[in-house]
Amino acid sequence: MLISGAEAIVRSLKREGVKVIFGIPGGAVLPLYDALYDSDIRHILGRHEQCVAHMADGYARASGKPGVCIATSGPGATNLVTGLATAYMDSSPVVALTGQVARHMIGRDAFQEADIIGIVTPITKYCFQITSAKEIPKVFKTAFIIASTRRPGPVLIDIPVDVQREQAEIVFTDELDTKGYDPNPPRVDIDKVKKAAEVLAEAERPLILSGGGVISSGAHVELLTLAEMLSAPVVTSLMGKGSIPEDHPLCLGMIGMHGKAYANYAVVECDVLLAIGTRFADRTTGKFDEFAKGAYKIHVDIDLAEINKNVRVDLPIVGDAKEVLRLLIKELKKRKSKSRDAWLNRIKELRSAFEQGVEEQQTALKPSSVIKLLNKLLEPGKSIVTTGVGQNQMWSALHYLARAPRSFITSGGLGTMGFGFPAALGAKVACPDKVVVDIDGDGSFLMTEQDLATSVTEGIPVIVVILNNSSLGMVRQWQHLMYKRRFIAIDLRGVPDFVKLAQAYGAEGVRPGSLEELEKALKEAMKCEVTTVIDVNISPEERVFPMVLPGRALHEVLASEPKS
Ligand SMILES: Cc1ncc(C[n+]2csc(CCOP(=O)(O)OP(=O)(O)O)c2C)c(N)n1
Repeated sequence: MLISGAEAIVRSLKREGVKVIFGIPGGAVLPLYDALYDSDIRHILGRHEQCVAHMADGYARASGKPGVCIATSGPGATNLVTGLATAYMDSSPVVALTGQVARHMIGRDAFQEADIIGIVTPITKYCFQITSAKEIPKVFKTAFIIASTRRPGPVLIDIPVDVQREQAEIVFTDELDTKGYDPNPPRVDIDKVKKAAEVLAEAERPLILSGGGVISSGAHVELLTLAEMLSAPVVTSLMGKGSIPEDHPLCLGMIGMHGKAYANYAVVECDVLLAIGTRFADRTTGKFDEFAKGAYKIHVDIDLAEINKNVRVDLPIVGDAKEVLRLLIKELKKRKSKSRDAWLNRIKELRSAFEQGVEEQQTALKPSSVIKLLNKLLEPGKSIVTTGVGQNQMWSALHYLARAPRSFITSGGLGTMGFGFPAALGAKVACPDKVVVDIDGDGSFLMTEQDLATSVTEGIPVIVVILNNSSLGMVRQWQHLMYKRRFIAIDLRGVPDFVKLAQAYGAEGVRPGSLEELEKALKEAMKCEVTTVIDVNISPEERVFPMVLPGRALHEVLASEPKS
């Protein structure tokens, strides 16, 4: 039977189990939208293509399943770029569909033509341009496999409008077109695992660094088992937050530029470091050559390209985190580990020496007290926090206790302002029964706030807590610390009024004046059927500490504000 390319796309999406798509239509995707009209796939109309990409990304990070977005050719497609780069840097499985001008018009600077394949090649795991409707089933099957296997990442499929209209005899097979790509995880070298077990059992001061790869491979249970078996403390990267419950006694929290000072010192003092599913990002390691300098380093990663890229290691193990951890646990069961009492006592000492000084007055609206209140109100396993970028993100990373995997969603690699709110919408669509809170900055929220319209019209209620310092706070902090307080281009002047802005979209808006009022507002927002924007005014003088200045090593961490 003849069917159109557009119908074949919809059928292919259904074969992949796609239930929801985030998108914005335009001329070059109209045949596809017409086919969606007859399907039960839910389409969520965004207000900016950057947002639909972040929504698909938030959906993917919250659910572990690929998130799908659609944009038209030209400006629709180019508007996806930031969203795709964000997903790429954080290894998130997004499948983006773009319309393209008709095949015979490609290369003629046709209306709304952009070489989107050329543009996104460096920021996607793979991209396809379909040249005939018959290719559709195979390309879609392959795209979903590539996006979600091994190290996940975004895949773009560009579909000329005439291919969507083309009538063809289309066969739906499970055949793939992966060329040189093997979707199966690499075979683990068991001799290396045995060596790792030997070194870890003998270690006096072992430390585990857990990254986002532990979450994407679903290895959180194995991670905890291993840490408890070894009595080894665990530190995480920003992306690894939630890979171990952060209220567990062995969890020291995040390391890096704004990591906990004692967690950074644990890296400095450990004698064996087991890094799992982390790419040793510069924000995590500080100066590469100084990172865990005295330690024997074992690196488990699914992506061979990450081995010895930033930090040179002694023992690389290429493989899926869950599989390697299982093998490691098996090997360690055969061995007796050294006592770790002295090391754990040292960790206790470091913790108490650097534990964030004086507790804030309970009534003060300070970033840390706001986030600690969220720790109290949000139930583990039933809530998700997303963030903007800047101080708000680092305060969240420092103070928010992620107690379950996939419960902390942030733009780690690209540091994309504007990510938090649309990612929260995507996460809420993936997990409608969870409370989703976007902890945001005023600058970040302003970059994507128009999708309040999407949240209201599509019935996706989330809570936005704006830590509103009327400035581009993190830039201000850098100018304060590194540019002699020569403040330029950071003043947002308290505009707009976020309460009125929320109301203009049909959402709720509240401006609490105390921590008590905030608690009340949050409790009401959790019951509310529309999005609530909570505008929390904080001082622009608040700064994020600890901090390792750019280019410095972790042991140079400034635990608190330097005296000037
Ligand atoms: C899209 C984008 N543009 C610029 C930057 C550079 N940048 C990093 S943090 C920051 C300030 C963020 O301000 P705000 O969202 O208000 O958060 P705050 O730091 O005040 O919490 C800027 C401009 C960025 N990360 N992303």
